[in-house]
Amino acid sequence: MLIRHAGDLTENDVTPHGLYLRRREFMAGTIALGAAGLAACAPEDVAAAPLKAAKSRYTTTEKLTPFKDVTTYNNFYEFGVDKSDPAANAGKLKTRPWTVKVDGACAKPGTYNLEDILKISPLQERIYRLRCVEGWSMVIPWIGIPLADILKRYQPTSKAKFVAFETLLRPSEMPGQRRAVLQWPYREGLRMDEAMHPLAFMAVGLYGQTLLNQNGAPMRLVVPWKYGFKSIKSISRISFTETQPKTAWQLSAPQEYGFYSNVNPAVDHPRWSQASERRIGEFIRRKTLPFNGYGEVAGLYAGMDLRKFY
Ligand SMILES: Nc1nc2c(c(=O)[nH]1)N[C@H]1C(S)=C(S)[C@@H](COP(=O)(O)O)O[C@H]1N2
Ligand SMILES: [Mo]
Repeated sequence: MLIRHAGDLTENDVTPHGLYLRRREFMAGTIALGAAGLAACAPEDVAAAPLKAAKSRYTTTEKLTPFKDVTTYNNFYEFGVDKSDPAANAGKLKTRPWTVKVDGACAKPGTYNLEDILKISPLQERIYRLRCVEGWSMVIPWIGIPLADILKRYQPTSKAKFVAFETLLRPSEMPGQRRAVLQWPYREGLRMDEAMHPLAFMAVGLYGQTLLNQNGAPMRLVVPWKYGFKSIKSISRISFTETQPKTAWQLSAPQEYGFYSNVNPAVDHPRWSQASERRIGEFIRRKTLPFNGYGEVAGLYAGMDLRKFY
């Protein structure tokens, strides 16, 4: 198993030296983007703030994908369909103030401020593999909170069998939403037991700083054993449901994208193989592992035909 069990949490800061270098790189990047992309943005809309987090035991020791690739090679269709579009266009999104509507089968529905959600439990750093359904992968040092800690706070009832997530709908700041590439808002969902699994994570940062908009600021899901599209960005609504929620990619192409979307090298996408992947920054493809190497989740799917429930 590629998960390292490093023992108890420590209060180490996350790579402060690297952070300094990366911030310089980031500043250079914003200058290169030019006035057109940034003139309309207040600095707080684009600047990342440093974050402290304890290292979690749920961490891979693999080589990190460089910050530059993590923040410039993105899928975030609300800002365009090309990999470079999110970094170029997402600076306009205002992520403060930010609220999340919580509704459905729970005892504590309401509209919650981001700041209050962040107080639910201490920030952790987790280095996870991310495998996109397109056949590429990265290793990203996320900072965030276990999803279970957040969901428990709203006291889901016994009727809550699934949890649904929605991305913000704001076409004035998300130019991709002016075109019907997907049915907006972007939606995702998990079965309740998947959502409560200790590996399911709500990220608010990466590489020791708050998320840049292109990575799903201010808060996005990270479900490392599933294809990347399950890891919905810029979440503005969480709903506890009795029935399986519709997801954006399932609505768009149900024969290609299922609800579960567990990484599975044995089940090909109808148009390409899922047996291997290209780690961004490497040239030789590597084998894709079942559940993206997170075999400890297999029990969630005991007795299920993963060809049928793709
Ligand atoms: N709202 C929203 N969330 C999204 C997407 C999107 O287009 N819109 N793309 C998904 C896909 S396909 C991937 S691979 C990951 C990419 O996350 P990253 O850009 O932070 O690496 O985000 C996912 N979350
Ligand atoms: Mo993806």
